[in-house]
Amino acid sequence: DVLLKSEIPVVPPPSKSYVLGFSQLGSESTWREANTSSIVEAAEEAGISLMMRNAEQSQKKQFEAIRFFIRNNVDVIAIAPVVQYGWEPILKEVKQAGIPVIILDRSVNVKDSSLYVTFIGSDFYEEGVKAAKYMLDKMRHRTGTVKIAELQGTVGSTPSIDRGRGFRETIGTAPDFQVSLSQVADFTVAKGRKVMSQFLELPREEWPQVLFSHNDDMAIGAVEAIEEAGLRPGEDLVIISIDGTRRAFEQMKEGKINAVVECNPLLGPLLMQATNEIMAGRTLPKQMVPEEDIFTQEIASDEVEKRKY
Ligand code: GZL
Repeated sequence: DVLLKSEIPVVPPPSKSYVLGFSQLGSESTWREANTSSIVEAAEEAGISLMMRNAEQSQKKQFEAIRFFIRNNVDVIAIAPVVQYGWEPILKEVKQAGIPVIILDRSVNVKDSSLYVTFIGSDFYEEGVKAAKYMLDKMRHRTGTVKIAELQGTVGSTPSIDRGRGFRETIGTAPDFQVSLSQVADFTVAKGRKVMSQFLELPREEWPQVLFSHNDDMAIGAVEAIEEAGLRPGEDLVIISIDGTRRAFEQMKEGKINAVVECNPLLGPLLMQATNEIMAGRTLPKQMVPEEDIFTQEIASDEVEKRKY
């Protein structure tokens, strides 16, 4: 009694058993696009229904999205918070609705950590430390004071606050290094270019020897401004950035960026795993940190083709 092919029952794909409401903060950078794609693909893979809203950098729109998820009685709510303050009230509303919360990518400043189940994201302070350690080593033969320009990400966001803190606290002990210029450029290529060109409109003696950028997109914008000013990025100005996007690896290959600290955006699989664990009633660690490394221009050529984002 051999089963004919037509008689073999076709197992239907898993039903979209759980509904995950995800409040994404925006689409400001290459990193963010990769983060969103990773989450959409991982939800598809996991058979989880994804209800995603893009807040375009507005915390108010994130609150509206979260209230929409509550009204739709989703199983789990995930939030990538644009800034880290002001989250207590809305998280209390979610708790009253009995919906578990996962904080993703950036973190929230709340006294009551029972307002969310787990935080899935990087250790931004450590990323700032890695950037500073690379810079101290790269500039160790320089005589005199080394002036550093800093391009800051979104004001109030965990990556910007903690990367800046990690960097400053690491160079703090070195007398010859000072962050002489520092300005917000919101993680975007356009603002990175604009702020860097303003830095280079200053008198020559105020020009920095190092650029520390809180993300690759601002560094990529700054490279264009540095070239427009007739300087050689990566030579006249040592550039250290954070994210590890393929675009930054390509600039490292051309010698225009000197080092990039990795910040992994591919958090989709971890988010779906956490969602399934919560729905299965299992407890989770309070923080889940992805693996990350630092890459220098010397090895960029070997790595660039391997970059997934
Ligand atoms: C870091 C993430 C930051 C990236 C930027 O986890 O929140 O936001 O470093 C992105 O590229 O815009």
